[in-house]
Amino acid sequence: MGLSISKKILQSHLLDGDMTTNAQITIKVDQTLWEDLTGIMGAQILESVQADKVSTEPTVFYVDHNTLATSTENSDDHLYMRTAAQKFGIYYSKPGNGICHLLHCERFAKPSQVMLGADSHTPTSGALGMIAIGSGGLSVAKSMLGEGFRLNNPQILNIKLTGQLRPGVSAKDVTLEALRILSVKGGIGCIIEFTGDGIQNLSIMQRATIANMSIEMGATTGIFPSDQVTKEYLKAQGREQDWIELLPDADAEYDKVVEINLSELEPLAAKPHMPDLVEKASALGDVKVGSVFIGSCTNSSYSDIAKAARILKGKKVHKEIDLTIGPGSKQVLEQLIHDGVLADLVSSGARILECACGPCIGIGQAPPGRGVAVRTSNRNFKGRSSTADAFVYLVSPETAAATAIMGTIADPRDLMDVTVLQDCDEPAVYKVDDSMMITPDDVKDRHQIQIIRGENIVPLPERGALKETIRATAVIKLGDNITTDDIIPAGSNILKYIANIPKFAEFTFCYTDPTFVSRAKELKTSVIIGGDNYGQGSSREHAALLPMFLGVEAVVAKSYARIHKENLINYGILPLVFKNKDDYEKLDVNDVFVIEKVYDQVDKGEVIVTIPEKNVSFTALLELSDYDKRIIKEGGAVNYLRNKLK
Ligand code: MIC
Ligand code: SF4
Repeated sequence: MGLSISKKILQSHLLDGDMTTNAQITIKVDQTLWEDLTGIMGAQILESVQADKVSTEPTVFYVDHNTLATSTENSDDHLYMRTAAQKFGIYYSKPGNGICHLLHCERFAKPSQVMLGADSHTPTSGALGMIAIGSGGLSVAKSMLGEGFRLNNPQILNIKLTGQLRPGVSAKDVTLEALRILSVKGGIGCIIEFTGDGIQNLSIMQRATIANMSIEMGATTGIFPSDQVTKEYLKAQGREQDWIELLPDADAEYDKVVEINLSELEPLAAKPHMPDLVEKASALGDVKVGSVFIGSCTNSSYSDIAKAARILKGKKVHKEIDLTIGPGSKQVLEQLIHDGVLADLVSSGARILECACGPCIGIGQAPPGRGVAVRTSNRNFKGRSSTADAFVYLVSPETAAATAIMGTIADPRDLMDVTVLQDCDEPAVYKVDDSMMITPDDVKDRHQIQIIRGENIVPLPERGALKETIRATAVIKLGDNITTDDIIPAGSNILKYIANIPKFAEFTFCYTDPTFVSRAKELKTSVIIGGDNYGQGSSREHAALLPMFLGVEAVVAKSYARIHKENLINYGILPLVFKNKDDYEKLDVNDVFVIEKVYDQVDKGEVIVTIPEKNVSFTALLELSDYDKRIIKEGGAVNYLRNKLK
């Protein structure tokens, strides 16, 4: 039986486990990536376990999320990250250099390697034929310190792309079509491997758009082969030596196959408030839009913005629309300036933002109350734009540009002769300039570096080992598909406290249930009741850390998103799963849960939960490997790492 490229890479990185079973495997991690929302924690962990240096090469800290500094919090964070990076031998990408995932494709992604990133869109680098997995910070910290990454042996889901995209139809429409077919749960437990004749006409940046949103399908990651297109891209970035060919065997077997004919696709849009609520853009035409944003790690490449600019050229942005554009990196921005594209954008009435995440994560451009926004980003969860009741649609750059002109969601093909867009390709040679990156080689004697800790950097909260008896009250009962954005929302006013846990914790579930924090504090020990796919979306480990800080000892849910489950384990919170999903109905807020002989039950993997006051009991599963059980018993991964390094 032939091998897929996913299996080839996993095999060559296998440290432990058997690839033929469904059990957990451990793989070697070559590279690690952090951004500022997670990297502060990464640095705090390195300090807290008294590490000397990192073991992955490269390890990169990118400052791309909290780049605004309207008060001192974010600048304190940047200084802390920079000095920690210099001390521990980490690359540091300055604010303004660009969005981590785009920069990683430009400078570091390598075919056939494995990367673990503390950001859920790490799969973007899968465009270059590497296994790039997003994970919680503590898992990334373990790998950064030389441990392999443990994951359940993934299934390989093959998306076979045939045909060729027609002008005006974009890579974003491919990924939206995949979401329409698979839903936000369809990729759970899978690596999505893209193959088929259709990929030969997709540039690396188009592949990056598609791989980027594999996380929205719930997948572990997405990956493309490394072929001649990859070689040309690496050559254009001055990194030809990083190329090796990596193709699936002709008789490669896959666990599932989905086929998408690119020639049949049309411009699509995901409707509020889930990325899988996909419809044809032309069918939504009467939606009046207030703002448009073109950018984010999904759609901020040179060709993305050049195509939008081509549509806007010689026209004006609708008078009632606010159009903002965030180029993905300094390299992209410089090329747009060089080619005169920026002038076309500015002349049309577009506002240019810095090269950062920006509106994608609610940092700037919050829509007005009940406002309608059209964005090229990847998530349209309620409240993510920083406006609790805004309506966000996700589209391609071409559709976004057409919408900015028309004022309502528009199909670009109705506006102009879109064949001209074919000329807006990626540059043949990129302008490489690492002057906004501090490399380990730039530091003369890293041991002399003093880490600078401003007021906003508060030490991580500690917790003890697992208790022998848990007695905790249900503090909230939630439905299906709860996102980490629901648990701890985004937005600049909230995220600036990312390094200050007591302050940040005040915002836990603030839109879903504003009484959550005060009740959790009063109860002291509590439990969360969840539905299916609990904790989907961002890797935001604070969605586990803050509940831990507020006394949550267990979550009992119908099922979990992979990264969040990992985060719960890493913070010592029991991720219980209903053995019988109907038991969910029996549970209410304020029920007092009792779990006895916790250590024995953790070992068994099955836990009896009783609610004495109601005379109810139910069985919950604890689907953990022996390694995870050890972490849970020690009270989480920080304790585990500290004990190990001792
Ligand atoms: C996001 O897109 O939600 C983020 C902000 O990049 C997160 C990271 C975080 O929440 O810390 C992600 O995708 O993992
Ligand atoms: Fe940044 Fe948005 Fe990408 Fe997250 S999804 S890394 S916030 S651009």
